[in-house]
Amino acid sequence: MDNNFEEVSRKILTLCLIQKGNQILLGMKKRGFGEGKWNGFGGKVQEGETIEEAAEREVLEECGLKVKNLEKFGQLDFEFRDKPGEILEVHMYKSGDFEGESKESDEMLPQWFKISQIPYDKMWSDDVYWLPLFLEGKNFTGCFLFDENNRVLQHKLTGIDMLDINEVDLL
Ligand code: 6OG
Repeated sequence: MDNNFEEVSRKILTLCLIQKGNQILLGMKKRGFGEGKWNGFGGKVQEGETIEEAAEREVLEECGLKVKNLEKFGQLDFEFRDKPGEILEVHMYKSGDFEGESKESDEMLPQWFKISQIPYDKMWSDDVYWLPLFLEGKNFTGCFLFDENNRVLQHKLTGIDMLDINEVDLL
């Protein structure tokens, strides 16, 4: 029997932004999804770990910093027009509390950027929409639809209260 329900699959991912004064740490992705773009650090949540544990592990693996006291500030769904129903659910954390020096890994080349010199033209095309909100200290949820050239076709962003950020349900 036909029905109108589309199959949706969700991959749960993390993205962590590390700040120190008026600087932000970004990594140049050296391989795989997003290669050649500056981004925060993160990746897929593995079985048996919480989303926050995954966020801490990914930062350590990708740039060698041990982050503490992560704070969630956003959650975004990303979907590509040529892959309908495959949603990347990205949980976004920030931290200004870390140990160690950032160092290059197989996946990422980290670099500190002044807030005024964030390389938006070499980042995912959604970042220019939400990163300024993050820099203003806002929390948000939203979704982005991309075309085949990774350009934003449609998006929705909603600011939310700090208290609601751990209760986000975009389904
Ligand atoms: P791996 O596949 O390397 O994790 N990510 C995105 N980040 C931004 N800013 N925009 C997007 O728009 C993104 N899609 C995925 C989540 C991929 C990493 O890239 C982030 C993860 O931190 C489409 O394991």
